[in-house]
Amino acid sequence: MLKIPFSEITPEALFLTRRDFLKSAGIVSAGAALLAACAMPPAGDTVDNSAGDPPATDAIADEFGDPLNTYEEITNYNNYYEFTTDKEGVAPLSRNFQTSPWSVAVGGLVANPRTYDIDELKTLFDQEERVYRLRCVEGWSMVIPWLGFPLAKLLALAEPKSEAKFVRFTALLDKSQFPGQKVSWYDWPYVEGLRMDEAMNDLTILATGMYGRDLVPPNGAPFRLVVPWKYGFKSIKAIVKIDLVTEMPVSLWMRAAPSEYGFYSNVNPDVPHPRWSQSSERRIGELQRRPSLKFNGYEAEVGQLYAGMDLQVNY
Ligand SMILES: Nc1nc2c(c(=O)[nH]1)N[C@H]1C(S)=C(S)[C@@H](COP(=O)(O)O)O[C@H]1N2
Ligand SMILES: [Mo]
Repeated sequence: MLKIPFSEITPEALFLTRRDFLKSAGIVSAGAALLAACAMPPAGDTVDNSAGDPPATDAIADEFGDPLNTYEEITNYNNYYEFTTDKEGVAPLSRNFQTSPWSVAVGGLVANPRTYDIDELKTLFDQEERVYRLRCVEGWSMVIPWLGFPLAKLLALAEPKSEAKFVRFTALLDKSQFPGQKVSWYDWPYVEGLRMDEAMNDLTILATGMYGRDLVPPNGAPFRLVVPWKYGFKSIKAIVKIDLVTEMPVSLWMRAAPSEYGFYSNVNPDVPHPRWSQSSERRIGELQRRPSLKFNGYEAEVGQLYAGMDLQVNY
């Protein structure tokens, strides 16, 4: 799966951690490691539990051995344009965001359209921990331990009709809570979409938590999508509506800048964005840039979804 020798992208100490982890877990393939990453036993002093409200996860690293970003980093450096375009301004501005009550309407081309309360959704499906890399198109990345459930499980309850080819996600529209929505540069609400097979892939989750706790507003509370092999903007926050549709959805970013943002937006170091090379990235907390990986390192899991497609054209 990896084209780059592991030793080139992480320090030696982490290389050892990864080998030990693979050995102790008896894991043979990276794909298995990915799904098992959350089952990894705590290894010594990992997270800082000295401050109040401690993170509640035993995970320490992704399947490559790269350490989790800290809870502090993940909750204080955010893209969330409904609040502000200032990444460090999201946390303070979102402090009073109302996440309850919250409901999500699942509809469109389905046999069982229904509106779910967020608390019900959390009890309907097991909350699984998934440690994923999040790669922003701006060229930074983090390793984040999400809690959530596969989107496929919710879609199965809805029973998509055969005409359904795509899933369209819509985020909350509420000028009274989102100062950024008073500005008309963007066509609110935030909308994103996935092809049906992308939506059904086991890596695609709906997240309700992070670091073993409920999501906080900067990360999209109470309910957001996480699609780890695509640029971060596909992972839409604060979802209120999920529709099964026939036509390819037009996202907020496609509307805003069609030449810059395509529907697929798979992480691809070989396809530069007009303003940013995508060949490398900076992991938040590190100084050196590191090479970016095709499909963000998830090629073994999702590469076949794009077999025969020209990824330079379908960006
Ligand atoms: N509703 C909504 N979802 C959004 C965004 C946004 O502005 N609004 N920004 C996206 C971008 S560009 C990124 S990189 C990720 C960041 O997720 P994080 O802040 O949890 O790391 O959220 C994505 N989801
Ligand atoms: Mo992003």
